[in-house]
Amino acid sequence: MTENQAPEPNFNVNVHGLINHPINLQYSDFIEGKLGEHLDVHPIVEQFHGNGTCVSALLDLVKPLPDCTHVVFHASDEFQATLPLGDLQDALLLFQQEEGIPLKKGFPVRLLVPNGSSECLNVKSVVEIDFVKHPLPEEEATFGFKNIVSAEQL
Ligand SMILES: Nc1nc2c(c(=O)[nH]1)N[C@H]1C(S)=C(S)[C@@H](COP(=O)(O)O)O[C@H]1N2
Ligand SMILES: [Mo]
Repeated sequence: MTENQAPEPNFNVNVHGLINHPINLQYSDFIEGKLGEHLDVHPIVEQFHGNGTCVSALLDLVKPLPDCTHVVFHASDEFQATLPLGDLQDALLLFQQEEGIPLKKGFPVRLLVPNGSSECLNVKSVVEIDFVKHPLPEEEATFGFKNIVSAEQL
């Protein structure tokens, strides 16, 4: 267990926006169960391996405000995905590639959207999660690089 509890340098996911409890998520928050139970993601999304937690547990923790319609997942490379709050019920946050081992690809966490409209929604290296009120409340999930290319070009 001790190796699991070692601090993980540079692990920081800033969760903010239209929520009651903003938080800077650390590796220890995942390890210690603050984000709920750990799931082997492979049986759920077979192209992925490792341990994840349910986004629904994050929602329980931060408590989105009634105004919130969408959640924006920002990656360290300027990639981002915007999903309706209601699309996140089955989504996962992958944080270990195997038991006790943080992600090498996608560090610190990777969003996994089982049965999502696109593979492209599986955002690697999520460093910021922003809860927003979308100008179009019915807008479906979108993704792409900020102001660089449109989603259709990916
Ligand atoms: N941070 C980040 N996440 C990303 C991307 C990206 O460019 N940057 N590309 C997306 C797209 S378009 C696809 S198809 C998948 C590719 O996942 P893979 O690298 O595991 O094959 O990652 C998604 N997540
Ligand atoms: Mo993609």
